[in-house]
Amino acid sequence: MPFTHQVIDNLIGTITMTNNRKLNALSRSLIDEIMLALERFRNEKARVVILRAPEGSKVWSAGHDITELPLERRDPLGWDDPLRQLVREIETFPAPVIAMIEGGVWGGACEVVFACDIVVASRGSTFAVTPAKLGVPYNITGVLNFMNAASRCIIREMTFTAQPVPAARAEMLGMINYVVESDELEARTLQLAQQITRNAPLSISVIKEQLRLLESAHTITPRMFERIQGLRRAVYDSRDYREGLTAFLEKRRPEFIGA
Ligand code: YXS
Repeated sequence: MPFTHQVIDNLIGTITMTNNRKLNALSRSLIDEIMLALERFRNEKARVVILRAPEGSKVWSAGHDITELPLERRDPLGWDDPLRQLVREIETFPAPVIAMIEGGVWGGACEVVFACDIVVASRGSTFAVTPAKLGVPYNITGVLNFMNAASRCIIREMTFTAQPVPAARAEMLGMINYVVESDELEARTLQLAQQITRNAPLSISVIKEQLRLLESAHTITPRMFERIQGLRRAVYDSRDYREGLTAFLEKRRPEFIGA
C-alpha cells in the first residue's frame, strides 16, 4: 500500500496516510486504500479506527486531489466522487472513527474530519474550508455536514473567507474535541480509543447510526433539490470554476470575474 500504513492492535485499527509528496491530497488511489483498510477493520471487528498522518506532518491532508477534479461541464462532487464515497464510508462505519490531526486540513479533508466521530488535534493544526478559494460549488450533503460541524455564522465565515481556523479556536467553537501539544497527540488519541474499546460495541454502533440518521434528517423537496443542482451547475459550468482550478495548477492567484 504505497499511500497508507495500516495496523490493527487490541481492537484499534490505525490508518496513516503517507502520500507526503502530494500532502495526502485525497486522490482516488489514496481513498481506495483507506476504504480497503476500513473494510479490513470492519471484517476484523475493530472497535475504533484512528485516521492520521505521519508524526510531524505540516499538512494532514491538502483536500480533494485538484488534478482529479473535472475542468468543466461535470459535477465535481457527484455521488460517485471518491471523496463522497469516503465520507459515506466513515459515517456508516460500525465503530467510532477518530481523526488524529497534525498539520493543515484543507477543503474536502475538512469534511472527512467532520465525518469522523471524534477529533483530536495538535495545537498547530488548522482547518480551512476552501470551495470559494477555488470556485467549487460544494455538494448538498457536504454543506449539510459543514452545518452540523459549526454554527451558522462560523460556517459562513469559514466558507466565504476560506481562511484556515486554528485548532484552539475550533475547539473553543466545539468543532473538535481536544487540542493537545504535538508530543501528547498520540497518547491522548490512544487513551480515547482504549476507553471506547472497553465499552459495548453493539450499543456504540447503533447509537452512531442513530446519530447519523437524525443528523441527516432534513426534508428537501424535489423542487428544492433541482433548484440547488441548477445553481451548482451554473457554477461548475462557469469560467470562474475553470479559472480557480487552472490557477492552482499554474501556481498563480486566480482572477475571479463572477461569470
Ligand atoms: O508542484 P508539485 O508537483 O510539487 O505538487 C505540489 C502541489 O501541486 C501538490 N498539492 C496538491 N495536488 C493536488 N491536489 C491538492 N489539493 C494539492 N495540494 C497540494 O502538492 C505539492 C506540494 O504543494 P505546495 O508546493 O503547494 O506545498 P506548500 O507547502 O507550499 O503549500 C501547502 C498548501 C496545502 C498550503 C498548498 O499545497 C495548498 O494550498 N494546497 C491546496 C489546498 C486546497 O485548497 N485544497 C482544496 C482542494 S479542492 C477540495 O478539497 C474541494 C473540492 S473544495 O475546494 O470544494 O473544498
